[in-house]
Amino acid sequence: MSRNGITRRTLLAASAAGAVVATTAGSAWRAVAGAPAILKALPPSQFVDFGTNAEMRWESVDPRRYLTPQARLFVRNHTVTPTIDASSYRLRVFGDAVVGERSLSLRDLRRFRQVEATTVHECTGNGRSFFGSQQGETVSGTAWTLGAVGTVTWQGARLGDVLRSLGVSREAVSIQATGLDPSYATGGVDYGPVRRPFPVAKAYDDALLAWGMNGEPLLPDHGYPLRLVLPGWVGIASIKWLGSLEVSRQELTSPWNTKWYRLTGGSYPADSPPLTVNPVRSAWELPLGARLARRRRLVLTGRSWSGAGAIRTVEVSLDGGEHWQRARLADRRRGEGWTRWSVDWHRPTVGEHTLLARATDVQRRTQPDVTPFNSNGYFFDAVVRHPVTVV
Ligand SMILES: Nc1nc2c(c(=O)[nH]1)N[C@H]1C(S)=C(S)[C@@H](COP(=O)(O)O)O[C@H]1N2
Ligand SMILES: [Mo]
Repeated sequence: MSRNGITRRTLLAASAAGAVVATTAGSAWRAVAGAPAILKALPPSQFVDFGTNAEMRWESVDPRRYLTPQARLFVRNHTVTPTIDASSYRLRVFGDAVVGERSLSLRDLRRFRQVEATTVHECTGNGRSFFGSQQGETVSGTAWTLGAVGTVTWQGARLGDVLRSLGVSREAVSIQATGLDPSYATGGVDYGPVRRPFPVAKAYDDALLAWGMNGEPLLPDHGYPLRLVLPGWVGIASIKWLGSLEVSRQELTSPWNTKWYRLTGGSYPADSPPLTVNPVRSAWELPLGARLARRRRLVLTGRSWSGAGAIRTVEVSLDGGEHWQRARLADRRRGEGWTRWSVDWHRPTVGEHTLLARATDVQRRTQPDVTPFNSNGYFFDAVVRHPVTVV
């Protein structure tokens, strides 16, 4: 039995999709052949199902609704969603920057002041497919369009409050977060459980231990009963089904910050740093290749977001980039969530058109025309050419 009250077994291939069940403390993980890797419903009108991953369809987003409902949020699993018993769940905290080993139940964690934070939650590889379709480049990874993102309000405790109460050493520099999902294996190599270290400064700045999303308990697919949230950072930093935190006086590493989630290949140096803050991106609330019925005036809507804070401006083009105009922004100062926008299209002509949107954030970071190639197709932030046909 592991220190989390559950035994683990390694699933040999991420693609060998099977549900993993841990019913009571001490029971073994069981892989149920043929069971889905994602447990929530994935209606085809709302999701593109990639097996262990699923992306939200932008055309299914309700323009009147700011937050992404949990049922609609994208899912990114390295293996499968585990079922974890909340009553025997423990978060283990250990390492050379804490005295002894601590174990916290959910009740222990809920004694800390509950806080809320609205953040953009996004996969590092969101937009990856456009490296291929827009830049003619071959990259590896899930072929997301732009739906591996959402904006949600998290409920939980500040990680900083928890660390302070445990008397973490001032010499702590690095914290490794490890998930309770099965070990990740690919290409015949078992890399162990999904885990990624982050600087202690981020822990004290705005990191959360979240048990809720939009006022509901986390769904199993999104990390129930507890996940880490590192606001504004790449999705992989927000470890789901959080099993342990190793707090160390030395820099910690894992394959998720050395082998993956760094920019490699192309013109990147061998020592490019682990990815942290997400870039700026924009999406239209339309399917790619949408057919729009002609009207005197079409109102088109979309959203822009950035890992570094609010969006300042959004420029759009309805003619493939010849003319640009400012979009109307519907949300101002919504913390770290995305910004909704709209634009009127007067007397569109019948035929094919290309829509573009380019956002700039409060740090004046904007979207380029081309994103430099990297082998794993991370951080596609170029302006997406969105085809539509007016009929
Ligand atoms: N334990 C664990 N945490 C994880 C992952 C995982 O597979 N296992 N995937 C990461 C990645 S790559 C992303 S983008 C987000 C996705 O979170 P979501 O599925 O709740 O949307 O979780 C991150 N945390
Ligand atoms: Mo991700």
